[in-house]
Amino acid sequence: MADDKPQIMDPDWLVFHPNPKKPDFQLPAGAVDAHCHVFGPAAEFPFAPERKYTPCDAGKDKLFALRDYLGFERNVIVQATCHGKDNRALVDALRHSDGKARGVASVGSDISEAELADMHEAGVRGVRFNFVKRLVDATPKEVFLSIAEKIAPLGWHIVVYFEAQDLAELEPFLAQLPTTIVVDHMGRPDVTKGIDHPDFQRFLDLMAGNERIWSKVTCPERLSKQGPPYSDVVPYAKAVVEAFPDRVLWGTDWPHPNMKSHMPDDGALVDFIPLIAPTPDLQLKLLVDNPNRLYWA
Ligand code: 0GY
Repeated sequence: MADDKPQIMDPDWLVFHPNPKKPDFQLPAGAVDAHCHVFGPAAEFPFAPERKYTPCDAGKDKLFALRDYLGFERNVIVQATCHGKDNRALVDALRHSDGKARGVASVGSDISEAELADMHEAGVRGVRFNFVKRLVDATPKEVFLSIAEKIAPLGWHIVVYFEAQDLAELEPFLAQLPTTIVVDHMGRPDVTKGIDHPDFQRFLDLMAGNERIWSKVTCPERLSKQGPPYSDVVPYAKAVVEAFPDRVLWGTDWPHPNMKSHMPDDGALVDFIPLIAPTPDLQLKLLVDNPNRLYWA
């Protein structure tokens, strides 16, 4: 498909933090940043024609340097929508990670078994189904279901990204998926409503009713209405961690696509972890045991 848009960063794009603080919170040995992305670099891995945004370059070298600086041992790199179903930047990062990164790809129903095997060998362990309308054109549920059938035999899981108001409509679909399901950013609750609001309770009920559903307790900077230090998000993430300690993941979301209000300091994001996982036991599960079980077992 020919690209009719220049590969030039959107004028209102916010670039990732140039010099994050060293976290005060010391990450446990083996900690995994289980939600981050690579963007390009565009000269080597052009963004997809169907993308909804054109970001800054944020390649694997910068990501791996941040991993080491913050004190993480490993990354889970999630295919960003600006690369569409072209997973070359992701796979290249995985292949250059010395086994320290796993990936979540975006594929179509026409993906072949050979292509899946190749991605598996590189370190891909899941696919992402995106329902956020500002990021992607809608994909029919039958297409997602046929992709799910194809990836299930590999032992992969499915990451789903949706907004809180869409959960009710998606529930029957989620129940049909044959694999472990990981929900991005706690299903994006409206944090002005309170954790007792039926919308957030619906999300907790979903997890309570289906042991295959995991949640990333990520993106306080995206969910917060107050801004740093994101205190308004703490009760939500803490509730999920404490209710489902064996089914939660944490990640930076570097390089933070589509942030409009501000760019978070990645070191300060790490300092958010002990607020939502207050004990060493919860921290170990969130940062080490759970991601290693899902991605490196
Ligand atoms: C995130 C969130 C966003 C973007 C993407 O793939 C993406 O483009 O995931 C967003 O804009 O909410 O998880 O990084």
